Amino acid sequence: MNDAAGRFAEAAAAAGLAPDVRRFPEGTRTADDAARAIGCDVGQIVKSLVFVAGSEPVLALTAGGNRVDPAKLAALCGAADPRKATADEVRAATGYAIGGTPPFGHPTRLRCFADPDLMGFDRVWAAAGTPDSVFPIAPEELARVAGALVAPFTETRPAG
Ligand code: 5CA
Repeated sequence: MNDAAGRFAEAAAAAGLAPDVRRFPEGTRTADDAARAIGCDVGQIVKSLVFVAGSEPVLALTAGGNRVDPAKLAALCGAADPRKATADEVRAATGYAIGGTPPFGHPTRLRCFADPDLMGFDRVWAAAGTPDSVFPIAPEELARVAGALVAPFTETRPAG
């Protein structure tokens, strides 16, 4: 199999996982779409966001309701002014299209950071290679398999 779903399944198996991939015909392209389809908190959705830091693509596994603060990501990466990757850059770096980009299983290992807000859940849901599929995973397992450093890089909401 060489379609995106098959490639993800193979990558997950190679990582020692047997993910319970769920398909939702109504689509899971965005975190809100995925949370609605699954019936979970949007904070349980893993956004696998590619940023370009210097010339290096890095992966920011971001909880559904959160936004990346580029200055914080810059400090973690040690590179100035990371910016969101274009659709073409996402595909080149991960092998998958935006909306289906999984958090691991890319052709080359990307430096990866995980949002601490994901870690409070028993399980979180991430894209499984396509914009209509997701799989559940314990956040600690996600961080381990993705090789992610768990460290804060999102905007903090104003108090009150
Ligand atoms: N399947 C869902 C939930 S698992 C998903 O993949 N969500 S996501 O957040 O990881 O992917 C969608 C993200 O891609 C959006 O949050 C947005 O940051 C980014 N995006 C969407 N369109 C573009 C675009 N044209 N260029 C760059 N980034 C984009």
